[in-house]
Amino acid sequence: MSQIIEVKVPDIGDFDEVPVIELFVKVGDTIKVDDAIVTLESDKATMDVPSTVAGTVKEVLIQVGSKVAEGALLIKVEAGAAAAVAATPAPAPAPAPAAAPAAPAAAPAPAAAGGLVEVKVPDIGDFAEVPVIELYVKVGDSIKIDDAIATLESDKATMDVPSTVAGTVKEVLVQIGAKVGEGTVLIKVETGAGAAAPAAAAQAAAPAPVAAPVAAAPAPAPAAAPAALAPALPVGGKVHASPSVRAYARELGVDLSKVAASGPKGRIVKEDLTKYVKGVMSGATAAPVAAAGASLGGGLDLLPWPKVDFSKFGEIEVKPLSRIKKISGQNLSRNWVMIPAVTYHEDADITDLEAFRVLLNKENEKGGGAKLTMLAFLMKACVKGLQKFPEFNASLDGDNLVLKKYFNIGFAADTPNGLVVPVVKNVDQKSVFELAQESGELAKQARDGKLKPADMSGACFTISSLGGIGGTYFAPIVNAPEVAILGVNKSAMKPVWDGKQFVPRLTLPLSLTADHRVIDGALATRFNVYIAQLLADFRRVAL
Ligand code: CAO
Repeated sequence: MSQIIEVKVPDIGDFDEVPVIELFVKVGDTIKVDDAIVTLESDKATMDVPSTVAGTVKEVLIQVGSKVAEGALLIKVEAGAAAAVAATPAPAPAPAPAAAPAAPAAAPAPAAAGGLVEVKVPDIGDFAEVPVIELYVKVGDSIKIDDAIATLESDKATMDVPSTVAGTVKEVLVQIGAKVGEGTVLIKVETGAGAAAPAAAAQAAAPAPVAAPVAAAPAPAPAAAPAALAPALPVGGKVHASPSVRAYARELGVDLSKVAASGPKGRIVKEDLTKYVKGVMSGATAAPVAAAGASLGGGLDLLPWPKVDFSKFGEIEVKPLSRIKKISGQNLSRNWVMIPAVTYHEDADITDLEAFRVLLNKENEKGGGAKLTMLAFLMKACVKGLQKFPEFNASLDGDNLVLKKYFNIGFAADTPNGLVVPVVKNVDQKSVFELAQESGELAKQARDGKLKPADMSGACFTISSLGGIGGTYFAPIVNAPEVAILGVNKSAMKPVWDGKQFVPRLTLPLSLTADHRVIDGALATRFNVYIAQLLADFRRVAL
């Protein structure tokens, strides 16, 4: 006959509220005696709680983030006839008497004169020969009380041994792989004048690591109901890492399940974490983000970039990206991902403006002046728009909006090497002729690769004009830290209803993308409508 058996948290020492940091089972799983059910983590140790029964998991009563104590009910298991035998409380080693402050086995033993203090392995429970799997100090290091010296690993727990003194490491008496037990001297530390009397503080501050909880205690009622806290880590594959590595990962916001382990038995060591973070920073590794739904972090859970051997499918040629493309690509990616941008479209009737521009250019031809471009008119109109709607002439700085009182306009210029954005300064103080001339010169310098950094900095707002090429509408990417960008495509004759009839009007498609954190849709549309009004009757710019 099968029976339902409860598996509870055994004696874990003097810890009342220990969080569950990993959960290895789910309803329906078949488990064996000694299979890890959860990992608990105290300040100084991570502990696997093994199952005391074999059978099928029927209920899981905790989740990642739950805080538990001795006696807390973890799972209910349906034990088969054969397996039920194993469900009796395991006879195995006595529950580890967590040394905690009450048993300060790690108390510093002044072993040598002149302030040289030995730091020993404290009471780690019934474990005689525990290997050192990580060592954090070397001769010459300055250490503080509670700094981790080494990580020890038993069958079921990893434990950091904290220093009980502050000072300079003079001798390291163990190495990785050494087997140690209670009382083994790990290091000798020369304590300074200020750190020479560590004992009292150290005894209080250095609870010995909790040894592995072994067999579940005979079943009293659950001591602690599982608290439903937000999951902190995804449920799933087991991650092997010492408490200090886990703490370091938490500090960096790294999900350890994504880190490749190089330590013994698949253990993640500090170097693995460092390597992973370096990989992410350099772009070689996908960002450290948790799976959607498994984390409240709201990460993107990006997959690594697909690696495809294209030559398998046909002939290829590999051409490195230009420097400009690489730099602009990084900026565009950041802006695309980080700005909640919305694009708003509007049509401007530029029939009269275009006629005016053509007329002026004809007059100009005779005098040999600069060609008036639509871009120059657009710049002037945009400055008027920025003056009327100051939020467009702004940048976000944390929770502040920086409103600019100057009016510099950038314009996207297509060059053989990629996209650059030269900036015309103080557009409000320049005539349309001056703007046409200056933007023309800057565009030429851009194509010749002669722009200086100053020519490309200080923009308040950008215009991206594809009008000379074509297109109807598009969605330009905001050029951070600006908050909006105006895209322009090719003007075309369109039938427009004037109230009585359709009339042909030259229509310019406008595409305004705005950062929604600063500019709401209503404001964006007002801006667009205003620009269209100015272009429809350019006399308004003078008002
Ligand atoms: N509608 C119709 N025709 C237009 C137009 C518009 N909106 N804008 C310009 N034109 C026409 C002009 O009338 C001119 O025609 P003519 O040669 O017959 O006189 C021709 O296009 C060239 O115009 P222009 O000399 O005024 O130059 P421009 O404003 O088109 O371009 C510049 C200047 C620097 C904006 C352009 O060279 C450029 O690089 N554009 C691309 C910008 C870009 O890549 N944006 C995308 C960024 S996001 O990837």
